[in-house]
Amino acid sequence: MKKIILICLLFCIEKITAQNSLPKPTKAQLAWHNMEFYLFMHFGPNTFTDLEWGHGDEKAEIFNPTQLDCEQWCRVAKTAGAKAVIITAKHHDGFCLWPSKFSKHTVKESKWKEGKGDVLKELSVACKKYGLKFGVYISPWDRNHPDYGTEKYNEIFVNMMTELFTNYGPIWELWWDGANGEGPNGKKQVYDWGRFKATVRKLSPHTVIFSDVGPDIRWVGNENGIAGKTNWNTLDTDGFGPGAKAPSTDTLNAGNKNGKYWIPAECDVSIRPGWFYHKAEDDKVKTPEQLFQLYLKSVGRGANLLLNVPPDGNGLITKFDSASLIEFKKLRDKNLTRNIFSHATTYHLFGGILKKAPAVTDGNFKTGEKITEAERESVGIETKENKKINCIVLYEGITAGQNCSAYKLLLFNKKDELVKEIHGTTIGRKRIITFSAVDINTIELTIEEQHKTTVINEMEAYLIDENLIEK
Ligand code: FUL
Repeated sequence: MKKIILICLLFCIEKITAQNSLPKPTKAQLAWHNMEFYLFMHFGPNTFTDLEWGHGDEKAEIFNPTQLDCEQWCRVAKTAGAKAVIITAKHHDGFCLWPSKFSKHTVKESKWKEGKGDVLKELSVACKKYGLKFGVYISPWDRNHPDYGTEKYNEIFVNMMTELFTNYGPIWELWWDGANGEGPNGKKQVYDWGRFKATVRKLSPHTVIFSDVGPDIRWVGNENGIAGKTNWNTLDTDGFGPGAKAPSTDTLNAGNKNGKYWIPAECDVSIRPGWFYHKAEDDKVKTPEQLFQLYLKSVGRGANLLLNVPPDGNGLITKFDSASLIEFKKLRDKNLTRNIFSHATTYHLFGGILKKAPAVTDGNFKTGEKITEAERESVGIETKENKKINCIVLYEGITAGQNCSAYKLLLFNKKDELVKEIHGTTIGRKRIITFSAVDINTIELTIEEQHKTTVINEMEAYLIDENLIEK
């Protein structure tokens, strides 16, 4: 008897420990999840040389965006419904878009504004004015800096980041490119990631740091803007690092089911084939419908979408890009803002007991319905009449961790006939599910497998244009 009690006790302790050790987002990461969609801007000497990877030997004077207007960039971002802008402060060519004291390849050496210009200053000020968060991409790989490939360069890189945080903050997201090629002396740098991280944490503890493996945000494993259908916000990074030391791209794409750390995925993709502006790509800008598809496959799978929109050599976003972005916003507004089930009645069914579940339709993301027992509990929303829908949006409460690993949706009509059954894996912060339109009045969600209690914040249903259904 005693033995049985002891075994039960050990089992309980193990369960509680497992539950308590579930990774959770930090406050900064939680706020990051709510950003959903923002713009990336690749801008620098490549914009003028028509290259994607500058060699670092280009003359600084070629950088001369005579009509540069960061407020125009911000207006475009705002109109597109983006919430932030991340700029390439320094790409692999080493050119600094700010007058760094630690490089001789900067705006200061350029013709632009007779060397008195500062793109980061203009953009950070414009972002504040337009209520956009400001983020910075900085490539450790530097094909220009004479010290690259020596221990001294790690110090240089730390000094450069210190300039960024001191003069242009607050910086909301910092983007570390993991690329590690040769510098001008033919040597590769051994990056001191530990020191880089400690520097940022000290200067700006609330900044979220992106790299292939975090520490806060991970790369999604491709540059097509597509998160895994299964998308865990957790990742195992012990023994891994950015660049060549990263886990496989498949792992980055889906995360790790029982991953040790909360490191959600960000989907970076360009609106054009290249990251930098090339005139020859003016007719290759992604269409609003293509952008909508990307939105479904990134934000709709619980990741964030970082869409690159490169300014041209004048220093402006072209009409081709802005036109597509504006229409993309209209598509989201038209299709994903009228929740057909917003006034539905709710229910929570457990062991024959029926309760209401108002939290899933109250539009408040701080309230949620708890599902403690997988398979045995369902949460449903029900309208009086049948409605035509082809899209369901679920929001999982992730404050205490990500729990659902398999869910089932049953769609019934007024006659109580089962019209459609949908199965999926993770839900995550947001899950957009599309299918051919059906006439139904009840959407019932069952969690089939979970770590522990899944919280469902909201359940919504839409009728989107048939041609927008996820392909
Ligand atoms: C990559 C870079 O090599 C590309 O040029 C681009 O900046 C992309 C976002 O990251 O690693």
